[in-house]
Amino acid sequence: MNRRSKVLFARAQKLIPGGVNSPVRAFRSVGGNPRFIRSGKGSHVVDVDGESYIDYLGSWGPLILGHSPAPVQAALKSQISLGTSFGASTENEVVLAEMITNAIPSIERVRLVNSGTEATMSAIRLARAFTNRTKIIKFDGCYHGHVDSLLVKAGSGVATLGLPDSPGVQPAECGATISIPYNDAETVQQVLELNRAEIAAIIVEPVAGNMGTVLPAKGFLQRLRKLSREHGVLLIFDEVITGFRLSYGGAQEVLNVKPDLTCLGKIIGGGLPVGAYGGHHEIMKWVAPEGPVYQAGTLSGNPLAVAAGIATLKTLKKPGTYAKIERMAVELATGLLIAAERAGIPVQINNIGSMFTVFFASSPVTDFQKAKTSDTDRYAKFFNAMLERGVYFPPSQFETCFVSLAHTHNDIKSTIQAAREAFKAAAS
Ligand code: HOZ
Repeated sequence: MNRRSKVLFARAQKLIPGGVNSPVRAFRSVGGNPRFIRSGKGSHVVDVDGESYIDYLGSWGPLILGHSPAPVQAALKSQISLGTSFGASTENEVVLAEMITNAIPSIERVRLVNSGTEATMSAIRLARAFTNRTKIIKFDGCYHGHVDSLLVKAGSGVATLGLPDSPGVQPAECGATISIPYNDAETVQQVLELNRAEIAAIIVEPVAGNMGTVLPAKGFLQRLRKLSREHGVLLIFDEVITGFRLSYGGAQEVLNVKPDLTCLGKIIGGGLPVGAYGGHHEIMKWVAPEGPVYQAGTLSGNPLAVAAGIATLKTLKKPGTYAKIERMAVELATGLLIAAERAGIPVQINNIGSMFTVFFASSPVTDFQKAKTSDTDRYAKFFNAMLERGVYFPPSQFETCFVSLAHTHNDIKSTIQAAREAFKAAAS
C-alpha cells in the first residue's frame, strides 16, 4: 500500500526539510506516510499509487469550486497562450481589483501579492506606519502566515507540531506582539488601556480556521471594532481563509463588522499562489508608490493567478452557490455528529458555512485552550481510518475541513458511512 508515495517521501526527505515544502503536509501529528497527489478532479484527489480520496482539504481552502473546475481550466489555458508573467500591469489586475472592491465594501483600494503571509506582513507594516505605533494584538491559535511578528502562540502547523514560538524570530519582533485568548474582549480592553497609544493594530481571523474552526462569540468582533476605534488602533481582518468562502463578501459580510484592513488569499487565486491586502483609501494611500510604505513583488498580480481568481469569483457570484455548499456542509456535519454519538465518542463539531472541524473534545471549543483539550491521538486514529476508506481530512486536529461546490450528496453519504466505521476504529 502507498508504495510509490513511500518511495517518493524517502527521496524527498533526503532533499527537502522533513520531505515537504510546508510543514503541515508531513503527517507528523497523525503518523503514516503522506500521500503524494498526482491529480484532482471535482471532489476527489488521486495519489501516485492510484488511490482515490474524497477531499476535504481543498488545498487548505482555495478550491471552493473543487479540483480543476472547467472555468478555471479554460481561463488558465487562454492566459497561458498569451504569456505567464510580464512584470508590468495587465487589464485583468484591474478587473480582479474591481471584483474584490465591489464584493467587499470595506476594501476601497487593494494591492495584490503572492501569498497570505505577504498580505498580513504588508498589512502590519502599513498599520505601523499609518499609526506611527509598534505593538500588535493577535489571538492565541490564530495563524497569519509565517510573518516574524505574528509567530506568537500561532495555530496551524505551529500548533500541530507543538512548537514554541519560532527560533530565529528577533525578540524585538515578537516582543511587540501581544497574544490574547480568542473571544476574550475584556482582556483586549485591558491591554489597550495598559498600552495607550502604543498599539498599531489588532489582527484577527474573524472566524478562526487555523486552530480548527472556531466561531467568534456573539458581539466579540463588534467589541473589537468599537475598542479599536476608541484607541485609534487599526482593525485587520485576516480573511485569507474566510474571504469569498463564507459568503461573496467574506466573514465581514456575514458577521456585519467592517475592518480597516482586510487580508485575502487562497480563493482569490483559484488555486494559484496569490494574496491581497486592502482597505480604506486614506490608509492604502500610504502604500508605495502613492505613499512611503514600501512593498513590492516581481510576480505580484501574476496573470495566471489573476485569471484563475477571476474565473473562480465569477462562478461563485452565481445565485445559489453559497446556499448549495452550505447545505452540503450542514448535512455532513450532522451526519458526522450522529455517527460519533453512535460510536460513543465525544466530539464537538464547529461548523459555519462550508468550514467545519470535528474536535475530539468533550466540551464546546471556543478558543485555542479549549481546542487543545482535544484528544489528538484519537484524531490521528480517525484521520487514518478515514484515509484507508478513501476520505482525505486535514492531517491535524487544528485545521479546518472545507466542503466545495463539487461535493455531491453521494460524496457526503460515503463520507458519513466511512466515518461510522472510523469513529468505531478511533474508539478502541
Ligand atoms: N493556512 C493553511 C493551514 N491552515 C496554510 C497551509 C500551510 O501552512 O501549508
